[in-house]
Amino acid sequence: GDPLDRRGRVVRRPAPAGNWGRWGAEDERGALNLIEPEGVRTAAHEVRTGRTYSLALPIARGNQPAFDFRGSPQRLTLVSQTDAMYDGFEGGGDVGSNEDVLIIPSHNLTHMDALCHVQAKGRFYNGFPADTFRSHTGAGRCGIDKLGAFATRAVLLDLPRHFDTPYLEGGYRITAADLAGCAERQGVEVRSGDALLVRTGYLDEYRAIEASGREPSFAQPGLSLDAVDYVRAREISVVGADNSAIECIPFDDRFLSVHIALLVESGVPLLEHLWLTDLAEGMAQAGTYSCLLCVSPLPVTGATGSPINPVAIV
Ligand code: UVW
Repeated sequence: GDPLDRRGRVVRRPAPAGNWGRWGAEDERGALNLIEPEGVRTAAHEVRTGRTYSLALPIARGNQPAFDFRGSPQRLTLVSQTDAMYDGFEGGGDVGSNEDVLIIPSHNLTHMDALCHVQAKGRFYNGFPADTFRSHTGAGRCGIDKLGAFATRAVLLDLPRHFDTPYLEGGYRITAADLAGCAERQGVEVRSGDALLVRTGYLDEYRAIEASGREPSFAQPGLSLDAVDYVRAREISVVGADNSAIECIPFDDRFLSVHIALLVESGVPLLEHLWLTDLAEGMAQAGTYSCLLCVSPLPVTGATGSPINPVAIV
């Protein structure tokens, strides 16, 4: 447990770096606190063409870019229009209804990581002890329900376009200089409270490999620890990417090092498996790399993450 001070109050151990304590000892929203109402009003002015892009992959059974242990999403039919139960209702003979049950692993396909998703040295974001997470009740602290829905200005950095390649190579470590160079080339300014969307081309490569019948590689391009400095220095509220874990695989330095730096130390939630290719094309045509982004995780009490269908409006 936590050490106590002389008055019996809990003393949280200091974070190695980052945002612990910045929004108060009880805060569970982390860098989403950087999204101010004024910033949301400004973000609404980012809408130029009025075109709307869903950043979600289809939720379907079958081969998906996900770690095997997470399994495949299941859409199970609960009631079908042909079921006999309708015969008992007046007028039920020629009326029927259909209903599903959805079983979706919360870290499969397009999803948002809650701040309780990863712990390091027994601590979640803001120093909450890892034993506040229990198998039966889930997260006592920093569950996805504590993050809530948000809207903010988002900047897309299209790295394959910047490097003139269809996709970055598996294992490529994206650096702060890569992000800064790409933003400069695209002529886009990154501001405090923005969502940062990083396109690596990984999902495009995954689709091409799947279509060819080859086995996708475990290695993925993604953020390195060096790129975390870029995120922190610009006060970014949330990071999203078109890969499985935001960070490069094999991991930089140690297992989940970028998750630890962003989720645990900085309280920056992560959006993963975003489909960014259509948005990138739309933005290139519109001549802008900033937009309004709306994200709403399911408010599942104590959950470690949630499927999302983020909406970008250019
Ligand atoms: C891990 O990378 C462990 O999880 P996620 O893909 O949800 O971030």
